[in-house]
Amino acid sequence: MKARAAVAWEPAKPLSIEEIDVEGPKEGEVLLKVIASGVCHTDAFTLSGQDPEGAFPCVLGHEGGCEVVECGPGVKDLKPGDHVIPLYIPECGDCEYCRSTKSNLCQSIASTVWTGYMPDGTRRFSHKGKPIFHYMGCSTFSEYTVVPEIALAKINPAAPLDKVCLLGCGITTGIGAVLNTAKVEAGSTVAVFGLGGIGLSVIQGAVMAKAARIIAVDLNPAKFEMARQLGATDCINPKDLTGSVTEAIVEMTRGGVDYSFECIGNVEVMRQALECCRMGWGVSTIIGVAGAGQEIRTRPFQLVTGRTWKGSAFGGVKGRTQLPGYVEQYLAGEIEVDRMVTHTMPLEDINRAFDLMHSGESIRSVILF
Ligand code: NAD
Ligand code: AHE
Ligand code: ZN
Ligand code: ZN
Repeated sequence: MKARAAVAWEPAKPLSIEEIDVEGPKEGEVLLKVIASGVCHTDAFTLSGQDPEGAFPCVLGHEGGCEVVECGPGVKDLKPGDHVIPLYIPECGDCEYCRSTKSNLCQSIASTVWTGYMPDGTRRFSHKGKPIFHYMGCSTFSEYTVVPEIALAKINPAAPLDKVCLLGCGITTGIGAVLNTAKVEAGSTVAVFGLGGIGLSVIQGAVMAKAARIIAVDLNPAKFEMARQLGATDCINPKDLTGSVTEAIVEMTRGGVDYSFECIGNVEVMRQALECCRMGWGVSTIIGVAGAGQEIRTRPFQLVTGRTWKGSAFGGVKGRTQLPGYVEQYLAGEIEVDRMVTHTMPLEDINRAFDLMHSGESIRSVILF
């Protein structure tokens, strides 16, 4: 079939709206109509050319709210009309990661998901006969996309897809990093570096965990109002400080925070986030994604004296079993999504969503198909 899609032909160039060809679903695959898609900083990261796994040309997008159109042979639990959220980390239920409660990193199709192919090693997208890569197994910047059933969370059809699409990455990642990865306890002090869709969702998670103090850090003071509304108790702009942000947080908390989260993708800030943690038990969780060749550094003494460095992918959430519950929590008013959608636009204006992200004007833009 034909579909309108935003194609990334090459790194660091605007997306181009094209009519592409989408092949029907094969064994275990599902054809989806994308109703809405959020734009995450990771899409911009890959488009920038800094992602060592970025393959071009591709159809980006991984925060989708979708409807099932057609099921390929062997699809067991989905039917046309079902509402689903695509998962960049699938849940096969069978691999050693799915069988473990310690990780959500299902490896059943990882080698193809992260290289731009479907699990059988082929692609479903093309333009004038030229094949186009998939992205993170989702490619939601297309009217129609094809995703394996094991990478689809079936959700309550009462949930508005133009909002809960954000649970496909940003919001779930932030909340999950607090609750599943760091496991923040009631009464804790927390520092959040970067107040985009991820950092603001970390704040939500910290409130859910009943943290006593939530220190929000961003270079853009326009982000502080929403941070406070969501539960930040203190906001710091490093530009306003004479000393380092690490020193400021250590001083404010008389020794450092119990938990910190890096939600930017900046390796220097990752170091600050670790070093503002309290000695003895402070835990710093990296969520931000850094470019090819970037490495984190600290003095080993920071770890010797009891700080822990962790990382979190999709908030440690097992998508098929746990994401439908996040949607229910949204419907019950327990998770804030609506206020994160600061802009909506048609696919034709998708490059504006990237501009708004880079200028710091948006939290999340949602593309409406
Ligand atoms: P965003 O662009 O919406 O927000 C980033 C924020 O960081 C902005 O508010 C910006 O002003 C702030 N910032 C930039 N440099 C800063 C600095 N030096 N000090 C303080 N603040 C600074 O991005 P987002 O969509 O929230 O994503 C954040 C990061 O998380 C990205 O690296 C993204 O790729 C990554 N991410 C990771 C996962 C995961 O599963 N690990 C999931 C989603 C996104
Ligand atoms: N391709 C990048 C890594 C990107 C990355 O870490 N992705 C996160 C999700 S970001 C969503 O916005 C993730 O879940 N990764 C799990 C995995 O197995 O890659 C690089 O640096 O190579
Ligand atoms: Zn994302
Ligand atoms: Zn698995």
